[in-house]
This record gives sequence, structure tokens and C-alpha cells, in this order.
Amino acid sequence: MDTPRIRHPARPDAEFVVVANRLPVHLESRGTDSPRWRRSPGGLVSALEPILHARRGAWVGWAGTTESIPAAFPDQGLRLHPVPLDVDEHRDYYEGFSNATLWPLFHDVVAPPDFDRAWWRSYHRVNQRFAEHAAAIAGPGATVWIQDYQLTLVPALLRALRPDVRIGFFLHIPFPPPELFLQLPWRTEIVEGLLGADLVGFQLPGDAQNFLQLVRRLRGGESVSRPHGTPVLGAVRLPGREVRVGAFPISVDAADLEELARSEAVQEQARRIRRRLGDGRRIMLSVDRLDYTKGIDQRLRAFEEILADGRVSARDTVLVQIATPSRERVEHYRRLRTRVEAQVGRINGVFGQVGRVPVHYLHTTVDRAELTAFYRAADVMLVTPLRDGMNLVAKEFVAARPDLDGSLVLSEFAGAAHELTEALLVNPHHLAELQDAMVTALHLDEGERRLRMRELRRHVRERDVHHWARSFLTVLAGAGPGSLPADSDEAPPRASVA
Ligand code: ADQ
Repeated sequence: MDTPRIRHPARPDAEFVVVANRLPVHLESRGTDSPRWRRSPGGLVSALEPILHARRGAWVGWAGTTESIPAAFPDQGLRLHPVPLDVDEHRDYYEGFSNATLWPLFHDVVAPPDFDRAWWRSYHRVNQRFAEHAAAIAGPGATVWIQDYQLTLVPALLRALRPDVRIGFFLHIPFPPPELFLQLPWRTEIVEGLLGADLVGFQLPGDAQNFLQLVRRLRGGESVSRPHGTPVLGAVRLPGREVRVGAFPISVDAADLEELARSEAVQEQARRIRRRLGDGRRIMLSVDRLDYTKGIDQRLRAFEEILADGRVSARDTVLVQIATPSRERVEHYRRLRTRVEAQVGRINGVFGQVGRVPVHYLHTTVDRAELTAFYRAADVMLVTPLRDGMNLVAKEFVAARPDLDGSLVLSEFAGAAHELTEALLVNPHHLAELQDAMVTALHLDEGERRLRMRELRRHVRERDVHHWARSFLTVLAGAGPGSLPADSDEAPPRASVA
């Protein structure tokens, strides 16, 4: 990773192209050394890497800096194509339209979205640039897989440039009910943007149904048919082609995480964490990006109240909240941080003693081995978002517990709850229910913990991130150019029932 290689010039010969807001690398500074490019860890990269290698793949994305990119760029054999963003675009396309308009709107308006025409123009312009980069490197008939809400216009923009390529789009966050989505002044443009794809994938069947309902509202009921079984839940018929719509719940690299969790180094680190937090104390753990959708302040409030009621005691219970800094220049995020830090200060001030505080709050990113050690050290994992497309933390925790111990408290509003039904499921808006679940989780007997964890693990191992990528790409391979049913023609679609 540390040996930079020369970036590939754009050549239109990639058979498989991933287009994502970010490239799978980031600049890391260490002390006084000049910053170095490092591979960003994550399930998406590990799932796609073998496919990229096998199919002469390339990855198009932003390198995470508005500075100019050095000519020498690390690629580890992946062809990385950076899309430049300037400071204004980063503010308007990324922080603005992506993260202060679409993000809150798609998360059930947990925070009010801002609608700003300048942000929209920037979003459109940057999406056009991503489409041009993808068009410049995709070989004839290539497969292009576009990721997430920052790039909803790319499918149609790319199709206009390259009608020969097969286009997939996957949304990592929830897709809202039509009543909410229709608030968006640019709703038609976004839907038409997505319909440029041959396959539009969502995390859950409910997300896919929301999208299909929306298309019926905007384009008429006769445009939607239901030609396939799950994971394809419907198709939108357009002149000369159809767009398949389905649900593909994402997951983690379970085998890889399990191997790390079994390593002696991680087990030793987990023992060290337990010792340092106070041997004999039960550990509740939360790991989130510091985001208002993750329910961090509600969770702290629930914990504060059960301390106050005496249902748990700071003597024998500790909550570790690891929060990755996130979107720090967006107003809602700044306010959340202030709120969370005030809560932590108050709880520790009221219930702590010298050398023994009830909440350990780490506002930082931790490396994979350390994160896995925290998962192994925890008695109770609290994953209580108000809304979440999937939530990989819940699945990572399960994958990291080959010892079959540990309890998972999981929000009903995380996509993961649809699969991880043996977790203690809660409504995080219901404070008393959340508190009961915390107390129950702390007291589950060993037999029940093992029983639940065994089932959770079976699921996460069977449906890992490789399964996710395979199932999406298999459906995509059957969609696109030449895949229309035999009875179709260029004429307007006939009425059909979804
Ligand atoms: P996120 O909202 O970022 O992802 P999540 O699925 O939980 O949410 O993924 C977060 C990732 O960051 C996890 O892999 C986790 O380990 C890591 N992480 C979090 N805090 C960390 C810390 N302090 N240090 C190191 N690593 C940390 C979006 C959607 C989700 C969807 C994913 C994938 O919002 O709903 O599950 O994409 O599709």
C-alpha cells in the first residue's frame, strides 16, 4: 500500500466499473511524515476486489481531498480513477445536496432537509462528471455498478453517453415512502436518473416497494410490472427496455472478521479492554458514525435514566460509546456533537467517581483490530438507530463472536432487524422499551445468549457481503441490453398489476 504506483490513464477497456462517491483509499497523516495514501477498510471493498481483479475492473470515485491529486497514486493493482471536486463542489454537492437534503429526506425526515437550488445545480454537475469518467473507461458492453445516494443521476447521464453498457445502481440508505420523497423539488429528475439503470437495488423489499409505488405515482400504474420473484420485486417498463427493481441486503465479510476475532492478538486486546474498564463490570458497547440517525442521544438518555432509577449501577456497568467523527461542517452534525458531549459530561458528573465513570466516550475512528477487540469485550451491543438502511455494526458484532457470547439490542428501524430477528428488537423512540431491553440484555442467562447468538451467526455467515455482491451482479447480468421479455416491443407498455 505504501508504494505508490502511477495512475492509469483513462482507457475505454474496463469490463467492470464501480462508481462510488469515494475511492477505496484515503490520505493518512502520521506525526511529521507527509501524508500517505492508504487503503480504506470495509466490506464493500473486500467484496468487490476479487471481481475487479477477475474482470479487468476499475473504480471511479473522489479521493477525499479537494487538493490536487498527486500523479503517483496507490492502486494495489486496482485501477483507481479519481474524480476531482473543488471546495465549492464539496460544500454544495457533498455536504449540501447529498448530506443536508437527500440524507435526512431518505431517513424519514429525522432532521428537516434543506432544499437549495445552488446545491442541486452542483449535484447535477458533479453527477455529470462522474458519468463522464465512467464513460471514458468502460469497455464496449461493460458492466457499471453505481453506488449510493450521492450519485442518483449517474445512471441516466451515463446511459446517454454510453447506451451499450449494462448499468446497476445500489442504494445503501433507506428509500422513503412516496409521501416524503415527493417533497423534493427535483423528485422527477432523481427518479428519471435512477431509471437510467437496468437494475436498481435497495436494502429491503420495503424500500423497493416504496420506489415502485413512487414510479406508479409519477409515471402511471401501467408502467410497473412484476415479472420476477424475489430478489426482483418489480420492473418498470420503458420504451425498448425495462428496469428491474429488487432488494439485496448488504452484509459484512463474516469469515474475515471471525478470523480476526479468533486471533490471539485481538483476544488479548479484548482482555486488556475489560481489565481497563474494571474487571467484573459489565460492558455495554455502541459504535456509530456520529450521526443523528443513529439514536446516540436517545440511547444516552435511556442509560442516564436507568442509572438514576437504580436499575443499573455505575459500579458494575459501563457504557462505551465509540463515535466516528462525521460530516463535521454540516450544521445538524455540529449540534448533535454538542448535545452528545453535554450528555456524557452530565452523566459522568452525576454518576461517576474518581477513576470510575459510567460512560467512556471516544470521538475517534479505531482500527479494525481494535474495533473487533471491543466487539469481543462487550457483554451487550447496543445498535439503536432511529432509521438505518442496514447497519453493518450489528452484523460485525455477530461475526466477531465465535465464542457465542454477548447480547445484541437492535432497533426495529435498522435494515438488519429484518434478518437478525433473534436480537432483542426495540423501538428506540420508546424510551421505556429501550431501557427494558438494556436491562434484559444485561441479565440474559448464558443458555439464552448462546442460543440467540448461534442463530444470528448462522444468518450472518450464510448471507455475507460476497453473497450480496454475487446476487446483485447475477441479476444485473440477466438485465440490460437484450433482456426484454419476448412479448415486449417499443410500443407504450400495457397495463399490468404489480
Ligand atoms: P453507515 O451509516 O456508515 O453506512 P454502518 O452500516 O453502521 O453505517 O457502517 C459503518 C461502518 O463504519 C462499519 O463498518 C463500522 O465498523 C465502521 N465504524 C463506525 N464507527 C467506527 C469507528 N469509531 N471506528 C472505526 N470504524 C467505525 C451506510 C448506511 C447503512 C448501511 C451501510 C452499508 O447508512 O445503513 O448499512 O451504508 O450499506
